Amino acid sequence: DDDLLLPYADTHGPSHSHRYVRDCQPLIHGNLTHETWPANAHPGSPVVESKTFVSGIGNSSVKWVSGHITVVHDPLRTVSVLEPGGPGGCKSFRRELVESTAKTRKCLIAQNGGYFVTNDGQCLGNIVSDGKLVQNSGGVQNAQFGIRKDGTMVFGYLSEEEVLDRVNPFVQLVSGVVWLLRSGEVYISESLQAECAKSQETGTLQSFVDVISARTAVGHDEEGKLILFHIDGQTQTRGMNLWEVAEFLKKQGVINAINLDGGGSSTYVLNGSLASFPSDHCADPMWRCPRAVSTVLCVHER
Ligand code: M6P
Repeated sequence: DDDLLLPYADTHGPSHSHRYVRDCQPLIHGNLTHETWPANAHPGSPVVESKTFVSGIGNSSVKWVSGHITVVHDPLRTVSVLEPGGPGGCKSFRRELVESTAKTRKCLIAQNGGYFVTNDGQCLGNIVSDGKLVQNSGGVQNAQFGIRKDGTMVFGYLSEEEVLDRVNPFVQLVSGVVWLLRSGEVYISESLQAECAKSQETGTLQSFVDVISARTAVGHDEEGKLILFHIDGQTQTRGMNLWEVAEFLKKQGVINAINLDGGGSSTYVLNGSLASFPSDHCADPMWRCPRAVSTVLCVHER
């Protein structure tokens, strides 16, 4: 296992396939690196707060990026990971517009969530939706976000054993790619060493991190509020790379965060209607169309 310690093994041609096999190898047992935080629960506070931004990013040549920050005040009771189109969607490799999936759970706010295989719709990673284990990745290593039964939020890496824990089980769980912030610090270099590259289709993990695109992410702040992040963009043309996303979230007081699906999948739905500018073209390329995606992060009433 000495190759585990080789820095940036994926930037050197011949070692890439070696690294790739290792990182996508399942980790079944034991405690893997993750961070936990108690979810905020203020019964009197509003369920959710949606904030829109148009921000200048970068120093020498400023670019303008637009998106949303969603602050969730009681994540245990108001956040659900949803399968595409509702329960059973992953089993049938379904893909659905976020707007449609959001209707099945009356989401106040919804955005796309986990990764999927774009040519057949297979949901990727670990998925627990409203207390039901939908699928277990078998220990493949990618950044996870989950909420346990007692309200503990979990960000980071999990073995299969931890995903299946029955003492304090996950009630929501979704897999991303790249742990952006760990305990308030950027954790991207470490993610590049640790994660399975196969869970995203942009290219090498390094190029996936470095390219500007539309992005989504999920994290938490000091008070245990859940923070959803969305920006518009277009791969290689507009948006943010993951270094910029991590810095942006850090400035917003986010402590732990993982990156979720982006690019043409990046979608924000507010009160049932599309509130983002998707990058995919419609049949008539004059217009842009939201992509039918896999899982959704939904914020609903208590
Ligand atoms: C698909 C189509 C294209 C899109 C491309 C890249 O091939 O939907 O329209 O440009 O995916 O999408 P992404 O930015 O999500 O990688």
